[in-house]
Amino acid sequence: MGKEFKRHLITSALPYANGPVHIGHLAGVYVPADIYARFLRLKGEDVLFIGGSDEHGVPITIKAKKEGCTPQDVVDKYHKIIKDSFQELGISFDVYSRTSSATHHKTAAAFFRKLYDEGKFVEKESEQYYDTETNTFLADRYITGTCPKCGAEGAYGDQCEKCGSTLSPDELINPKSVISGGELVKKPTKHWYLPLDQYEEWLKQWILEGHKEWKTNVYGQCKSWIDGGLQPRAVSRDLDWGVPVPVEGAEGKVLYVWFDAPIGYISNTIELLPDEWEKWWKSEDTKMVHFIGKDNIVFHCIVFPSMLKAYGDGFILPENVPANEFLNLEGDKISTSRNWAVWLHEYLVDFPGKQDVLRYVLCANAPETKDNDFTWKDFQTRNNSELVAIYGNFVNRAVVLTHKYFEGKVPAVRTLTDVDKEVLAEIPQIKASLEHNLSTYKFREALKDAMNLARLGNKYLTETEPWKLAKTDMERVATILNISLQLCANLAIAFEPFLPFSSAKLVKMLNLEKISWNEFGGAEILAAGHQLNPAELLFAKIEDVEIQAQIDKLNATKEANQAAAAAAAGTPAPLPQKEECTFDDFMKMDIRTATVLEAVKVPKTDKLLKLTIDTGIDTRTIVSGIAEHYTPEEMVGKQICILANLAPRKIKGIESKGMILMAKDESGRMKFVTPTEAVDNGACVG
Ligand code: B3M
Ligand code: ZN
Repeated sequence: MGKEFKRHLITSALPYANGPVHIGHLAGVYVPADIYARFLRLKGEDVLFIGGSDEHGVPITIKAKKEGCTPQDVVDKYHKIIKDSFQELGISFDVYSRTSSATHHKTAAAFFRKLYDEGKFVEKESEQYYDTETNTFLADRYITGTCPKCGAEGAYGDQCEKCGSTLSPDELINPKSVISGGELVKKPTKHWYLPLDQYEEWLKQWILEGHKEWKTNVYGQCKSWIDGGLQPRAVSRDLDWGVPVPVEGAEGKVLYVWFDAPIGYISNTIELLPDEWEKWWKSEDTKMVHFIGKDNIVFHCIVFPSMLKAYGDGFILPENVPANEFLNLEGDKISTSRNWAVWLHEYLVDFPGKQDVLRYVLCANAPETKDNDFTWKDFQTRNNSELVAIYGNFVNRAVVLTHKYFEGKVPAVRTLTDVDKEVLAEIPQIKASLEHNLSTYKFREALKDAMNLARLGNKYLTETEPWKLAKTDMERVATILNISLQLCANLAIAFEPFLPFSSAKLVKMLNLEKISWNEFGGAEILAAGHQLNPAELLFAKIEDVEIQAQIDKLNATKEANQAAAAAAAGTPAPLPQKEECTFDDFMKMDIRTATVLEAVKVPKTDKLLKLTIDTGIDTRTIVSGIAEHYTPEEMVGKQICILANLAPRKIKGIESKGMILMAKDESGRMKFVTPTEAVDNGACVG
């Protein structure tokens, strides 16, 4: 406490470039980190805000396999989407790079090599699962089997998604390869381990004694890790995607993604400031703060600090790691695989120009101390009843009235009444609270402070009613509007870290050159006689239809997920009913019973059978796409139903007259529609 720092190094978790960024990432990490960075810059501090994509690791190779492309293709695609969408949301990184960059590969490899040369790793050979079909060792995620804890099928070698238990591949019952589905054998392989057990005492001192001020959720997690006893952790993997292990004879091995990713913070600093990066990383008067989600705590509080400690050479450690909990969406866990998310790049398209609304809602609801929920209704309410009705409304009234009564020039203060003095006295108090909350990572509280400033302004105007006084007491009106405009200027500063786009609009409206935190709290930011620009609305109401469209989109996702789950469980969800048809439409269809006389495969096709059918009225040919469901032998002699009057079509050069009626479920399985008892061929159905 009380330590003075000369500069602030702010890092935010490097998102995996295997998908776009969603509101959970934003609320947990990027919005708070950006607020903090903007706040410090506004105070005139020396700030470096580091971001970048995490482009290694197994999830990316899995995604590449699924999409039939290379891992590099995957990360190129998502790095761009992520980077562009962050920028559009106003996340003010000083650098946003990527771990597939040459600088990062070089930095991470050198980091590993120094620890290796100094004997800081433990080298160990162990038996690991090996897929004999693909000739590769399998990462934990690539091994699946029955969960030993809850018995669920399909648990992964690192975690059971059903019961949430952390697992190791050895614990899985009947382990199989995710890639080939085949049995696995064990083979010896060599890896390097960071002996965290050797850092336990030091970590105890540094965190449990030295950082009692860390957030309870963070401190608690660290304590339980340390109290549970730390184990050596492998820092290499048998994989062909990542930073190659820079040791002779380590072909086919890369650095474990959690070893190289945090070094990405260093690499990205080097990329931005090749000559000055050490000032940021190796000087005691730099304050380093990591913004992350709760699932990253162990890596940022225990593993990375131990790596830095092992490296030595003056590397600093984080001063704080204000990790957040998780944000849910409409009561359900956000899930990339189930597409249960609000994706930033889609939001930016659906709500153009409304970056600040999302920033506001995500900060107001940030899961700072516990998991929280995002709902579209709440999004709408916060916009309409807070941003529009409180902040926007106050600013609009103050600026419009000034244009109306004083030609848009800031009027001079005359005599101050008690009400005026109370309002003016409250501004520095709000500033103090806001500043304290921002400095201690309580961003929700800080945002409330900023909104209280707008509330104060609204209350002041409502109480003093300058529009009524305009007929009788213009001197009083001048004072009230001067104070209101000073409040507006204070609001532009107070909200800048949270709502930078609106602040920029307000700064323009007030015709200010720039704003700074130092001026915040004062009542003379705008000089008397200063000319304002025309009033502009800061926020617009969001209508029900816009919200409904988003809810509909989520409902469609839910339905698709339910259908997929039902299909996987063998109980397909019914398809929605087709549009209505008339009785006459139906009567036009000539549906009859018929018997298959002959069936042969259509050459050079997988799906088609050529059937000779006795329809009771003739013998004809129908070509049908059922070869994947029935063999020709199974077909002969079957009584079926056909649509007899379907216009003839040529299929693979064969004229097909009619269609066989089949029942087809969601997963595409087909069954005949057959009379329950034999009837004469040609009997009409209907
Ligand atoms: N990519 C995990 C995550 O996105 C990981 C963070 C790396 S920070 C060095 O949750
Ligand atoms: Zn389980």
